Amino acid sequence: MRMTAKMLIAAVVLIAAARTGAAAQGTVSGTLALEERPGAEHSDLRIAVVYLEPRERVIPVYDMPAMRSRVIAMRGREFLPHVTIVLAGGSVAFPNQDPFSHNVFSNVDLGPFDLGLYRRRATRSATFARPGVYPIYCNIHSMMVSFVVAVPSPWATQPDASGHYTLRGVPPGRYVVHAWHEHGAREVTRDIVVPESGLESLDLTVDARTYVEGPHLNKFGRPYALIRDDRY
Ligand SMILES: [Cu+2]
Repeated sequence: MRMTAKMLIAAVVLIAAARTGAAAQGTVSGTLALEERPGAEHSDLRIAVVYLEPRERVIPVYDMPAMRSRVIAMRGREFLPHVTIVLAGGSVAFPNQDPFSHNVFSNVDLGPFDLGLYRRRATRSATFARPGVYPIYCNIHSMMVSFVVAVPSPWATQPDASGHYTLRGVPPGRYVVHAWHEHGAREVTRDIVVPESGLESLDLTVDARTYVEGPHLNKFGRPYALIRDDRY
């Protein structure tokens, strides 16, 4: 007998439900800190991302739809929000809410894309197939910057202003914890084992000492032309 898609989904849900009942779901928490140059202006910790990459097959199917489809608005020559978490394989819609055209592109090796130029009220979407960080820009307005962090599991979050973060419903097992902040020289990763009781005080430090604010390149890999910012 061939398994239909509906049957397959039902089976996966049943397996997930059985696992939920069988295993305790722990909470993983701690504090993310940013190591910055002495005297540097403190960065916003709330735009950091902490997520778990399972080393075993423990991904549940519940609580995922919301993470598969996100929205980043273009409003007032800004991408809102500045940082967005999406489940790898999911998509992000970019509605243009300004009375002029915007472009959306990323040149990241992970999965470059260019949604072209489009007008007010139009929406185009991009899919983020591979886990990782995608810097997103507009080819017209160089100040428009956003980051999509595509994650391989639903255990992903952003810290509060003091850096504290909490990941709930984590099944026991082996994981790699990832901590990312746009000012960090690199993503921080650490192998961890989550016991049934969960894990507390998993403190992570991202090195931002070499961060220098500077311009990025346009979609052609060249500096942005000097144009009046209100031209469009
Ligand atoms: Cu723009």
